[in-house]
Amino acid sequence: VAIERELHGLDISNGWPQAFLEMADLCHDYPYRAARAWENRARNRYRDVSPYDHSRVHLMVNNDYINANFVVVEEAQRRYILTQGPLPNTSGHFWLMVWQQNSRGVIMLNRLVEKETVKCSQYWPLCQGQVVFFEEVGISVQMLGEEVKPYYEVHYLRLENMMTGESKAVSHFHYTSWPDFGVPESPASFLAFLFMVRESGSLNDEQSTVVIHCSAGIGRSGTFALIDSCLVLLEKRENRFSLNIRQALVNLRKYRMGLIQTPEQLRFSYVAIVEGAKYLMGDQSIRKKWKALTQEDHCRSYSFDSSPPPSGITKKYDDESDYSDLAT
Ligand code: PTR
Ligand code: PTR
Ligand code: PTR
Repeated sequence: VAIERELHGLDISNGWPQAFLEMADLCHDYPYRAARAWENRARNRYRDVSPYDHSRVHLMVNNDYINANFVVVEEAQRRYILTQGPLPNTSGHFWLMVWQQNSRGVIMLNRLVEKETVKCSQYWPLCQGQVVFFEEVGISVQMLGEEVKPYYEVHYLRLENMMTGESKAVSHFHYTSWPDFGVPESPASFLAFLFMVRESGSLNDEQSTVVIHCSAGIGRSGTFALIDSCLVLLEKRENRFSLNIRQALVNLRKYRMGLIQTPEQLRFSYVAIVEGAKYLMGDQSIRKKWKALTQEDHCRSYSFDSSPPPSGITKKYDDESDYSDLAT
């Protein structure tokens, strides 16, 4: 209720740009020397988005650098890895990180091409049965099956350590409808996606850390982490009025720079937290409303238990030319 009031107040006073700036003013910078090292230049997608040294993820190999941070919300018992969209030369590092951190889920919030620019490499296999080999790290990735919805896709993957033959299951949750600029139109499809990911168990598994990325791994990934962690805090706290969303964002920004990039993304976080909280506080019918809003029922789907899905359901991509860097 307090959050809803703050949201309306900022809407009426046009206060979002100011609120965003005030939040940013409360944030500090930390050193990011590894990112600036000569040998790591080519491992960064954007020269102005670097992982702080104190929270960066170390690969357990000779050059341990990857543009990724642990982002921790102790009180919510949440721990995320936020990272940039893999580059052709860092896709192997990305899977090595997923393997070494035991991740069961990868959450992708961008599309490969946005505004006619390549924002991320095609780092996972395109169709069912396909295997991609990342020789330099000794890991192969196979797609066992997929689920295609209007606004998201889930790809069920199997990683294999090519040396030992050991394998691990990883779900790849791809939210495909975050618009090129800004925020989803309504929180319905986003929340349906978030709760689907939550139900998979990838976000609260104690033995593993979920990996979240977009293109830079700060704007949309930061929005996801803020909404998810604030919804956990709302559920946990006795006094719900004590939740300060902007302070929660300042805390997240201690781990990775620039989380949430625009006043609109900040406003969207408030809207999604308010709407998500209604569901968590017991309004179960709201989930049906989201479903209807996002037309989930009009689209093919199947339930995926332990067995791979039936064949013939894989999706074809239109433009093959964007995937030329896919190793086979
Ligand atoms: N695609 C990157 C970019 O142009 O931003 C490539 C790049 C990355 C270029 C880092 C230079 C980089 O490092 P520095 O800022 O040290 O030149
Ligand atoms: N300086 C960036 C730009 O205008 O391109 C800022 C920015 C970029 C902000 C991307 C948000 C972004 O997310 P999206 O790709 O969803 O628009
Ligand atoms: N230098 C880039 C820019 O400002 O456009 C960095 C950047 C790119 C920042 C994308 C944020 C971006 O959005 P997201 O983190 O959601 O991919």
